[in-house]
Amino acid sequence: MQHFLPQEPKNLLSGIRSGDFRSLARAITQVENNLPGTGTLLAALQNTTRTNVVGITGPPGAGKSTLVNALVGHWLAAGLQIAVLAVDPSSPFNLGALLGDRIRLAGFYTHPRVFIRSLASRGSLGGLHPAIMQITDLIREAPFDLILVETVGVGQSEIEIAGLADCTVVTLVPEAGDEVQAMKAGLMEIADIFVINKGDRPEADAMVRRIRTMAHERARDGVEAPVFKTIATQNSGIEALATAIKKALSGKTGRNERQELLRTDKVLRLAIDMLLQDISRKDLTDDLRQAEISGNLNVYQAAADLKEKLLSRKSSG
Ligand SMILES: Nc1nc2c(ncn2[C@@H]2O[C@H](COP(=O)(O)OP(=O)(O)O)[C@@H](O)[C@H]2O)c(=O)[nH]1
Ligand SMILES: [Mg+2]
Repeated sequence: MQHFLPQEPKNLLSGIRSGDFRSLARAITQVENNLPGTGTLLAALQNTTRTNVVGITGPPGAGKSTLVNALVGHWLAAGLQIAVLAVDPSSPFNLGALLGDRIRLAGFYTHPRVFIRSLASRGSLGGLHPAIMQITDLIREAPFDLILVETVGVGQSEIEIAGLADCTVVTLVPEAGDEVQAMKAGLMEIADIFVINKGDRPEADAMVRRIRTMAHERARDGVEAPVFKTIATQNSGIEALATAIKKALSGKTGRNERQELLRTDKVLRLAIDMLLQDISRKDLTDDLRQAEISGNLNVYQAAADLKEKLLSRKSSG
């Protein structure tokens, strides 16, 4: 009896591959908390399917969850099997929003073709959970037709979501004028599709025109991101958006250069994480403080010492 031990990766993975949501949920919990066996589990992924990932990003309150809800409804009606990964900032002030997401998506909670999972962002600055890539790869192992990832578009997370998603939908609201200026650099770069949600507001059409102009100015290789107006709460504009997402996905044949570079980064970062896995930040902080007090702190020397320590640990262990 091994009720309390992590399941054999082989069993868990065959469960995931056969579409068993409980196996997938359990595996995600394991990876989310980096429980023992996580490395073995991830190393056993086959990643044979290249299930498309659609990123839905944008400022808090733009209507991303409502939009996801509407899109899921649309694709369910078309017979697809969908996974939704919602990443919410872990701030206690956002607990309401988190609960809101759960309740809003609650209609689908028991639907046999929808898998929904919320992740806390763990306060990582960019707003993404540190293991989001790994968790997405886990979901890719399951037989879904599409994976939707909802993230709050702040700071670094924009770049991360663009690396993760095959199609990035940037969601804005009509009155986000100043915000757009501020986020222009980040959000404009990564958008494959823009959505002006809350199209029931009077300024919506003006905003659509503004973003169209911006998208036109920033066109990449003559391709400019289309701009759609939606009213997510009324299911309005959803079909056109879903069609555009499908088109954007079909236009991406194989990996592009950006995705290859991001994959290289991913392997480097994972290797570094593995190497540093059991280095205590706290101990290092204490050591550095101690060195500072005794007047011989040199961060370059400290880094060189740490490297030596890691190397010797490797060869002796
Ligand atoms: N008027 C209007 N309100 C909307 C629309 N879409 C979403 N909302 C509301 O905006 C609020 C935030 O939506 P939510 O989906 O949680 O935003 P998120 O933080 O981006 O996920 C909720 O109260 C929604 O009901 C829309 O098209 N029109
Ligand atoms: Mg949300």
